[in-house]
Amino acid sequence: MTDAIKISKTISHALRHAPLEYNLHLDNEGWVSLASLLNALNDKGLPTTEEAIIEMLAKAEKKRFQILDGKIRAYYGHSIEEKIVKQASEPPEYLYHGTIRGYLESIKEKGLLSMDRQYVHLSIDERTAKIVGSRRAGELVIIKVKAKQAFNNQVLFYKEENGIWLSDSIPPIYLEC
Ligand code: HQG
Repeated sequence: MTDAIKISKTISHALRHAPLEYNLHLDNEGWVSLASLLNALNDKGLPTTEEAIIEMLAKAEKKRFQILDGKIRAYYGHSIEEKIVKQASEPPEYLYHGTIRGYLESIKEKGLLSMDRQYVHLSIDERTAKIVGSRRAGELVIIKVKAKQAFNNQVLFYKEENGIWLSDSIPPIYLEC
């Protein structure tokens, strides 16, 4: 694993799942100061600089983190207990979710749930959903989500960078599997 990948994975772990392990305190939108994150990485034997992190983010295929005014946060993927506050917005007609056949029966019965994370993860197109679903071993399945219809019936959606949408749980009636 390259140092950049190690650093990216450690930042994901710190900002999505276990900030306290790094002595970090996220605000309600998930932000911490870059200085505190650099200290935490240094303490974990991964010394780096603000410039190196900015360069890493610029080169990364996937926009996982946002940097603004000396602060950094993860866009999505949080599993910490305290819910990250997001601004809801109106989704397009359809969004897509990549998963595997083994989960389908449960999804058809219970709907799309956020499982270990705070929000359900959706993609703007089938191509991106395929990449997400292909991380898992098993037959890939793409679920078409009637997002606008769900939104009109009080399901909240949240727009992130790079074609990623998050949502609250989506009942089965809005899913085309
Ligand atoms: C499934 C990575 C049974 C759901 C990716 C998924 C993405 C159900 C799994 C991002 C279910 C949760 C998120 C139900 C949902 N019954 N299974 N009712 N409802 N599921 O990892 O969407 O590289 O939390 O289909 O690329 O796979 O880390 O979500 O398979 O962008 O930046 O439960 O994580 O990004 O899995 O992936 P996850 P996800 P990073």
